[in-house]
Amino acid sequence: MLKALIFDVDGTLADTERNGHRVAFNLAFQEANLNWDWGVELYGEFLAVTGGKERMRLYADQHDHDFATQPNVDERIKQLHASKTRHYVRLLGEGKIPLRPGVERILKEAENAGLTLAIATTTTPQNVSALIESTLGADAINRFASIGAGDVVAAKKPAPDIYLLVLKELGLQANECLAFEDSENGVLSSLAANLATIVTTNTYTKDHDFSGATLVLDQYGELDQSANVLLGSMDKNHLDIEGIQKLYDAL
Ligand code: XBP
Ligand code: MG
Repeated sequence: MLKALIFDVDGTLADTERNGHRVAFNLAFQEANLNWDWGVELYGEFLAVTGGKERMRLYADQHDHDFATQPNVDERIKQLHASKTRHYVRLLGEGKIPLRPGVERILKEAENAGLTLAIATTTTPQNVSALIESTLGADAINRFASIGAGDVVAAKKPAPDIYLLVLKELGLQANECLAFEDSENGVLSSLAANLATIVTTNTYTKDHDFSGATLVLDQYGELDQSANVLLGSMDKNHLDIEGIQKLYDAL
């Protein structure tokens, strides 16, 4: 029986990367007087690495030898990341990053159907709270029974660890849940945790390989805003809890 829906955050609940995380990284670089500048395209390439600290480390290794080889490089990256998180949380507080189409509705429909909601993400916990607060309201974070985020696991996505942690916290088996993702690394992670997965693509992930997913859409959509089905099938022009239940029953 379907008991819980587990959502990724970045790219799935909201399009946070291009105008959120990327901008916050660049502000942190400026603040630290680094001449690093992550343009839209370059950032897309570095999204292959999940986790902001890990992403900066790889960039430094490839583009800034002096930075990468300084003795206190770990500490510098930690400081840069703390600054990036401050900027990101502030940007979200300005309310400029909305939830993707259908997200708010699906969360509500799932709750009304008695399902548990949870989050499994690579991003820093403060980022999750800030996004949920700025889009769904001050106490909305409490609607999620388990929030697996950031450095609580040693191996970030594509490893299954964060999903396994959330399943453990929920006290549920993978076959009682569905995962919601937007990227190849995310799907590799959820599938490795044995979770059937529904994908919504975005501009950064539209060419990723989602061959193991149950359904791939370009958005959940709404009655007046049709979703395009990229893999699998769906009866309606948008995803709703009936459609989700039907997909689950057909597994
Ligand atoms: C999201 C990420 C995150 C954010 C940055 O991946 O890769 O690292 O880009 O967040 P997913 P932090 O959606 O697969 O979880 O800077 O807080 O790490
Ligand atoms: Mg994602």
